[in-house]
Amino acid sequence: MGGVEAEERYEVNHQQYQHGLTRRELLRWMATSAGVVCVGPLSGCSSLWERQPVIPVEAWHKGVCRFCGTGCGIQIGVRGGRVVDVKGDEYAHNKGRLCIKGVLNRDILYTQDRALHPLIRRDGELQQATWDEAMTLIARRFREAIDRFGPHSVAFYGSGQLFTQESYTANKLFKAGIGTNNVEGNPRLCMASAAAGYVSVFGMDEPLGCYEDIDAADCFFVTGSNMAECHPVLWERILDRKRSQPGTFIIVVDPRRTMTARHADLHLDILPGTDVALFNAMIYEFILQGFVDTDMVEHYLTFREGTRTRTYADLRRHVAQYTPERVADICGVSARQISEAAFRFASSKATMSLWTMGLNQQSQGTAANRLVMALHLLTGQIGQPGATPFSLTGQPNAGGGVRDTGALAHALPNGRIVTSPKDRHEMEDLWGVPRGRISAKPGYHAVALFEAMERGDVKCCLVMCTNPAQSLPNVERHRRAMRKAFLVVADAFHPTETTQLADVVLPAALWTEKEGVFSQSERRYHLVPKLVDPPGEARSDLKILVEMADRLGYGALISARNPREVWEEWRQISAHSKYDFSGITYVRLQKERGLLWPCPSEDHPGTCRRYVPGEDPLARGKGRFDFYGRPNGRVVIWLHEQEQPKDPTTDAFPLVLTTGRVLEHWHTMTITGRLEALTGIHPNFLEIHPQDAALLGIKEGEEVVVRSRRGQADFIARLTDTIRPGLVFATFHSARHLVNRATNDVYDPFSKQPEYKLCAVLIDRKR
Ligand SMILES: Nc1nc2c(c(=O)[nH]1)N[C@H]1C(S)=C(S)[C@@H](COP(=O)(O)OP(=O)(O)OC[C@H]3O[C@@H](n4cnc5c(=O)[nH]c(N)nc54)[C@H](O)[C@@H]3O)O[C@H]1N2
Ligand SMILES: Nc1nc2c(c(=O)[nH]1)N[C@H]1C(S)=C(S)[C@@H](COP(=O)(O)OP(=O)(O)OC[C@H]3O[C@@H](n4cnc5c(=O)[nH]c(N)nc54)[C@H](O)[C@@H]3O)O[C@H]1N2
Ligand code: SF4
Ligand SMILES: [Mo]
Repeated sequence: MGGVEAEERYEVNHQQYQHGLTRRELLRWMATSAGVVCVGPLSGCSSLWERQPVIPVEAWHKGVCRFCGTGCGIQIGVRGGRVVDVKGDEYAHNKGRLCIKGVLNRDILYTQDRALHPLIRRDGELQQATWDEAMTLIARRFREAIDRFGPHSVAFYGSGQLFTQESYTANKLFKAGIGTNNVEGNPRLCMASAAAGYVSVFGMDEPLGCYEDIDAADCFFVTGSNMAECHPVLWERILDRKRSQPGTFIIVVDPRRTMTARHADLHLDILPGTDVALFNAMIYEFILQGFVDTDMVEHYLTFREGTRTRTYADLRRHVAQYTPERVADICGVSARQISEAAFRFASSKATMSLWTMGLNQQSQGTAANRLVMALHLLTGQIGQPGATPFSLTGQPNAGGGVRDTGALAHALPNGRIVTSPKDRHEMEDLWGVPRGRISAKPGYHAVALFEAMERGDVKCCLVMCTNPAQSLPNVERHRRAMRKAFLVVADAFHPTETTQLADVVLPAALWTEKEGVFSQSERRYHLVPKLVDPPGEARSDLKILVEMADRLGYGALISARNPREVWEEWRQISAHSKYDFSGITYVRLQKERGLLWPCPSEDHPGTCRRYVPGEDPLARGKGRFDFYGRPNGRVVIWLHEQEQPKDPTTDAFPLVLTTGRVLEHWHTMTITGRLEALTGIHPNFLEIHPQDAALLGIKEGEEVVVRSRRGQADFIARLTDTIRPGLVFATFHSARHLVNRATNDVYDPFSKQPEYKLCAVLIDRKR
């Protein structure tokens, strides 16, 4: 049975379960009873949980939510070898709150379709096999490819949902063992533009501020982020701030009137992909209204355009053409709204920007990131409580697990890059491998990796904890590539869209069936303990990687073999960098509710605000800042032009499609799609403005087909004026209503992150 059929089966079950409730009815039902553990836009939805019979708990253990990059602390109740209850951890940053996904953490372990045994494809069918058979086959195929076609013929495609120990080990095995930089993963689809933004502006990755900044900010600039659905507990903290300080001003920039935008004091519903113009116009207004911080310009900033050095005077000339009046036409909002956004941003005591995929998933994603950082740097809205640019990390461990460990094709640990001989040599020495072992050639970034599989250049790929056959853009093309390669997929569930294409499926242990470290948006490293045994023959991803290393002959290199050993190795490596968290010992992780790096010694409490002398242990001097990631201590303001859309609308494709998420479901729904509690919530809809629907003769609830230059998918029309005319929206949650058949795999030239947030489409009634 395939993923799509599985979805159909659940839908049937679900109808019975939810007594036919619509989503709105379900939300209302959940909202009617008060509760404290569960918040979000559906405040009080804990009733859903509390109404279920809860088995008495033997022991509570502290842990972290499995889902988003908010990284809520939770208490996990265990009895008789099973997780029987969860509740928000009152002593963690979320103060006991959880959103609906957090509340459902218990249930994810005990749904149908857990992958229980290794499977090997024989005569075209996936058949049960032993671990020994599966690992023997994998080792043979990888070894043959490496010996015949060289190390670059194999690859690892991982995930921001793996534990740090797992991503670190995979990275070390492939880069320092096998000798290829073909180590990629879904963070490329997610946080690459933010990482490229931070590195090119500050010289180092990861946000500067922390969640406490929310409690001190007077203005929130939420752009390209639907926090109310995607980071609900953090969003609730913003609403707390607004409740306690009613003057707090919330600006939301989003082409849709999302649950987040409904709370905004100012909502700019810009046309997708026009953020660069908007930010340039805000800079224009800062200059005009006299909000530029001259001390910043004199002492801490430098200016650049492409490879050329620029000056502040050049910036003024550059933005002169981005008048609010002109940009109003580009963005489809009013000039007054733009001026007000700039005024509120710059004049508030402390402004905090928060952003996610609305900026990152654009072909100008890096430019948009650089500019939102520039808004803060030019106005001096930085480094004070509440004043900071702050990208929200999507997955529970895209930051610590993948960005910090350098488990991407161009990267090495702690900000090093494979093209730098110095960086390679440092890592070769730290890893104890001969000079020259780490390849100087960057590996394939995500889209290029699947293209290389299509060409036959990459012969074998280990996919771990991600479902690319659903989540990649222009996905049919990349599915063909996956069919061609020898594909090994480690997943906790089967079937998924990707396990169905696999030659070998490895059953993986899930959250709390294995131990490891996650890191959330504010650079907090925290531990998820192993509390129960995995079902069937499932194993942790770390164990799979260690065994693969042994079988390929790299057992001596991968000498750290359990979560604690790997962590101890990794934290000590960090001491040789400016991403120093060597003070976060395993014992501290076990005791404390996470720690924020930098944390260079065992008695250091962790750092809230980076680059600020007196707060950041690595910052020196007495100035306002020490931007120690940059050689001259000056950070970079980048000059960027707004570009034309890469997939323009025409008469044949007159509408723009944008894609995203809903509160209750997680990504490709391999987990949340199997939860009984969510069976009434089908993300099968296409949001379309009533005006467009009328022109096309489409009615509410009718089946429609979305066609792009690449492919098509079916949806159910949902008419709503929360979306702009000319724009339609679908989620990528459903394998059956697979929007990624239509999305575009064009990517940002710097970050290589694909442009999921806009492509041209035609909508038809389904005939
Ligand atoms: N419930 C839930 N929460 C999640 C996840 C999930 O699957 N489900 N996934 C997690 C992950 S990995 C991630 S990356 C985050 C994503 O979190 P978000 O980025 O908040 O979520 P999205 O829905 O992908 O996109 C956010 C918004 O961007 C807007 N947008 C589209 N185009 C543009 C544009 O050109 N400019 C601007 N300014 N906005 C635009 C969309 O209308 C959408 O409302 O969520 C995390 N949290
Ligand atoms: N159209 C469109 N597409 C998008 C996006 C978008 O906004 N629009 N967003 C992109 C973004 S930001 C992201 S992050 C990606 C997410 O895309 P994916 O990573 O492909 O989505 P997930 O459903 O999170 O896949 C995780 C897989 O790991 C499995 N799993 C869970 N826990 C474990 C474990 O511990 N070990 C192992 N081995 N397996 C496990 C799950 O069953 C699931 O199959 O999607 C991208 N795709
Ligand atoms: S906000 Fe994110 S981390 Fe917190 S409970 Fe919800 S899904 Fe989990
Ligand atoms: Mo993501």
